[in-house]
Amino acid sequence: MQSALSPGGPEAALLGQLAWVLFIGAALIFVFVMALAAVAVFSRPRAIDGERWIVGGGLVFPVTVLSVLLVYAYRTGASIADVGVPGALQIEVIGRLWWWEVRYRNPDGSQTVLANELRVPVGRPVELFLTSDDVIHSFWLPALAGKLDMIPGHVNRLVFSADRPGIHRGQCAEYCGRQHAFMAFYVIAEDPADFERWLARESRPAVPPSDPFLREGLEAFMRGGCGTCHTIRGTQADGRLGPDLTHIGSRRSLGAGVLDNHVGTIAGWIADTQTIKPGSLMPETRVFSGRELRAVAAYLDSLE
Ligand code: HEC
Ligand SMILES: [Cu+2]
Repeated sequence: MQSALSPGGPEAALLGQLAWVLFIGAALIFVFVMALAAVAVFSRPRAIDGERWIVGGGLVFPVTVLSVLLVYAYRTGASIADVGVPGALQIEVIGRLWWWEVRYRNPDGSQTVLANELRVPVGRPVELFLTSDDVIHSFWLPALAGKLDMIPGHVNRLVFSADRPGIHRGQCAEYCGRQHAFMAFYVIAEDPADFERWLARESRPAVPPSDPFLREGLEAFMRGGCGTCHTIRGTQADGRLGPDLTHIGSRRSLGAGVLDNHVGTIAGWIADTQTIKPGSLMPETRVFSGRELRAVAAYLDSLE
């Protein structure tokens, strides 16, 4: 879901309510003004107290309505901008051209790095540290957290929580260049026990492949220069220009939401990156033989 009108947590519920109040209020005022216009156009001309209408309708009414809305919107904003919550799960999210780097801050000071996907435990507050590595992006997760800018050199904090399991889509909401529209991510809210299991697995390095075909895939990956831009923990690949691929096989999407993730789309992405996501900062690789390409794709797909 990618809608502020189907909130998946308490903070988003407040934002959803704010949206409804604004929408219904604006609709009522619109109907009222149109009714007045109809009366003015269609009824017989008569003398009215013009000054009373101007002061009442042009001054008192808007000032009252806007003041009430200002206080209401401000209080809603203040109640969800409650950063520094004790016990919150802390995650850094860094906007990149055109994908999302995700870093879980672990209690022991280490970080678990992934991309384009966040998992969060139901019922526990999540504190995001949002920043950017290049241009201004905007983190927009309407069904859980609202929207906040990601600014280079500055960290914005955002707190949200999910009150039931579910999968929510988010999207960059600040035009950031050619592939801005394909800069999406998923947030998966799940049971705390499932979440802990997932985080433990995600934090481990990749398992060296024992299957010969997958080993071929790893070798081709290294030979193909993929490791200059990508990290696979547990191998020699330690690049930082592209997403961490240590557990790429467990993610929903490729290329920040452009493709569903499975072995076929991985192969297609490698060979045809610039057709699938033109302008992407990953060059397409055409040096692999068919077998090598299949082996690389199978190897990446096996990294769960
Ligand atoms: C010059 C740096 C660079 C090189 C070399 C490179 N990549 Fe990438 N790769 C990127 C970037 C940047 C992205 C993110 C693109 C986007 O989503 O806009 C990416 C994305 C990916 C993704 C999708 C990851 C995700 O979570 O969505 C896969 C899979 C991938 N690359 C595999 C490879 C393979 C295999 C090779 C070697 C044949 C390779 N890359 C070479 C920079 C690179
Ligand atoms: Cu962006």
